[in-house]
Amino acid sequence: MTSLRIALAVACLAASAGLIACGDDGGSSPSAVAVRDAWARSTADGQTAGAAYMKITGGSVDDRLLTAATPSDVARAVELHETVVAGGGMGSMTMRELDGLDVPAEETVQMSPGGYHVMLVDLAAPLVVGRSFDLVLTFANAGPQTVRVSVRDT
Ligand SMILES: [Cu+2]
Repeated sequence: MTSLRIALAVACLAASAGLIACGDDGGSSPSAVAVRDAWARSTADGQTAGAAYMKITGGSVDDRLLTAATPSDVARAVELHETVVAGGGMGSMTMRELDGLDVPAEETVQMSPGGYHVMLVDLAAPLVVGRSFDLVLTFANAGPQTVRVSVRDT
């Protein structure tokens, strides 16, 4: 009985050690970036564009988000945008397209309403609360990363 318990304990220890080693291999790649809290604002009928937001944390090296795409054709085009206030604070909000977004090592870049966002141009269908879709973010170093975007109200 005692020897069986020891054998089981050793087996468990070996299994958990193996799991930890696997986890480390997957998570500590030098160019890894982490994308969290990806969401898109719900849209009304007839609204042709939507926006998605998320937090992107850099890995151990500087990286740059180059493009975003929706593999399931949620929108005709996907662009990286920044909302800027035109006219020195009193003006209207406008958006400009970015040719990329720097993600410095170990730093978190926040995409949020009023700032950086992923613009979904010519939506195939309204974004309804509770729905979700894949977004492929392509980074200069980390390569393509697929994130799940859930549709929410503000
Ligand atoms: Cu925009």
